[in-house]
Amino acid sequence: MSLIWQCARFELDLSRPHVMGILNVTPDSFSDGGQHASAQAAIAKAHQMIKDGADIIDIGGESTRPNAPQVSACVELARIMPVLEALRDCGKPISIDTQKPYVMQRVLEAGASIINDVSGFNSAVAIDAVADSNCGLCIMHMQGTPQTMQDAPAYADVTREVGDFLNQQIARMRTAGIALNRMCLDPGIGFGKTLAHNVQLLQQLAQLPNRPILIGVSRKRMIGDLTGKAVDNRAAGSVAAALFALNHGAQIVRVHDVAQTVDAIKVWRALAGQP
Ligand code: 7PM
Repeated sequence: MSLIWQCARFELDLSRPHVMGILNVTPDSFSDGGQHASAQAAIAKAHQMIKDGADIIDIGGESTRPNAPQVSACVELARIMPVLEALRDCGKPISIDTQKPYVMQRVLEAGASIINDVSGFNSAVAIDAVADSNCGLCIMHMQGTPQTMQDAPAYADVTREVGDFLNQQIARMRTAGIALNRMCLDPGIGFGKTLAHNVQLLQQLAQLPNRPILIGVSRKRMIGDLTGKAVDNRAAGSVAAALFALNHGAQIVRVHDVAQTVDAIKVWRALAGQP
C-alpha cells in the first residue's frame, strides 16, 4: 500500500501515525456569545490543537448525533466558512465533516483539503462534487442513518459487510476518475454498530481493503460502555482505543484530546523502537 495520502496540496506520509483533531462548530459546542464569538473560540481551539501536535483539523458544522435535528446546507456553511477561512493557511490540512454535496463544493473552493463524509460518498452527486478536485477523501461506513442507526444494528459478519461496502465505494469512485491515493477508509465506529460490532471491527482492521484507515472512537458510547464513565471523562479510555487501533492497522485517529493522544503515541513509538 502507498503510504502517501494525497490531500490537495498536502501529501501526508502515513508511515507515521497521524492525529486528526475534532473541531465542532455546532452551536451546542461553543456556547452563547453569538455566531462571531463562537467562530473565534473555534479558531483558537484549532490553533491550540495544532500546538498540541494535531496533523489535521476536522471541522464539523452538522451534528451527527442520533436524533439530532438536520440542518440546511446554508446553516452548515455559515458555521463552517468563517472558521475555514481563518484556518486554511495554518499549515495543516483542513478536513470538513459533511454529507452534503453542495457544502463539499463550496468548502473545496474555499481551500479545504479533505472531505470527510460519514455517509461514505454514497450518491452520484456526492462523488461528482469531489471528483474534479485533488482533495483527500475519507470514506466512512454507516448502517442506516444518524436518526435510526442505533435502533437495531445487525450484521451476519460486520467486518466483511463493512469491507464490501468500502470496496464498492472505492470502485464507484475509481469509475468517476478519482485517484486511489486520495482515498482513506473508516469503518465508522458507533455508526449503526453495537459494542460487539465495534470491538470486532477494531480487532480486524487488517481485514479491511488495503487503503489507509482512519478511526474515530474518541469519547464515543463504546468508551462509556467499557469504562462506565460519562462523556466528559472518557479521555483515558479513548487514548487506549486510539493506540490499539494504530497498532492494529489504522494510520489516522480522529480525537478530541489531541495533547494526550500525541503523548501516548510518542511513548508507545519510543518503546516500540520506532523513530
Ligand atoms: C454526536 C454523535 C456527535 C456522534 C458527534 C458524533 C466520525 C466522524 C463523527 C468517525 C469519521 C463523533 C461523532 N464520527 N468522521 N464524524 N469517523 N471519519 O463522535 O468515527 O465525533 S461525528
